[in-house]
Amino acid sequence: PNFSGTWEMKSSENFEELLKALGVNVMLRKIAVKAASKPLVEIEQDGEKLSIKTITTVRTTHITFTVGEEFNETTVDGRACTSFPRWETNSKISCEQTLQKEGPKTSWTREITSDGQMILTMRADDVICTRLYERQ
Ligand code: R12
Repeated sequence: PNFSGTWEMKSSENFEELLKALGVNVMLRKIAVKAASKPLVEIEQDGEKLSIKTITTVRTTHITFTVGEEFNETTVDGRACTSFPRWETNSKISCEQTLQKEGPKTSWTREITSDGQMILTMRADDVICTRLYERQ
């Protein structure tokens, strides 16, 4: 499967709990939860190469990487980390993150389901946030 497309979020679980586990204070959490309830995600995939742009009113991120190669990004709360994306299955990318400073253990996965939806998970220690996306 191919991740390319413009994606809209349909549901989200545990996003605020994830931010809490990352140590984000309540004021920023409320702002982030609201903004992150209506994201737009633009993905371009060419084989092993992906470009993922995640747009919200308060924060827009753009990562580009090749599956199997380390790259630098930031965690969802903006901490610098080194990431290592790999294929967990032929439709799921699993990405371990190593924070450049001390902090919780973080990672994300992105998967295309058999019915063409995308599931994003983000983890901080034992908290997992799950977000379901559909193509626009
Ligand atoms: C912080 C500052 C900001 C945010 C946080 C801490 C906001 C982060 C947002 C993240 C959205 C993520 C999405 C992920 C996805 C949309 C809004 C948490 C701005 O210190 O679904 O791919 C300054």
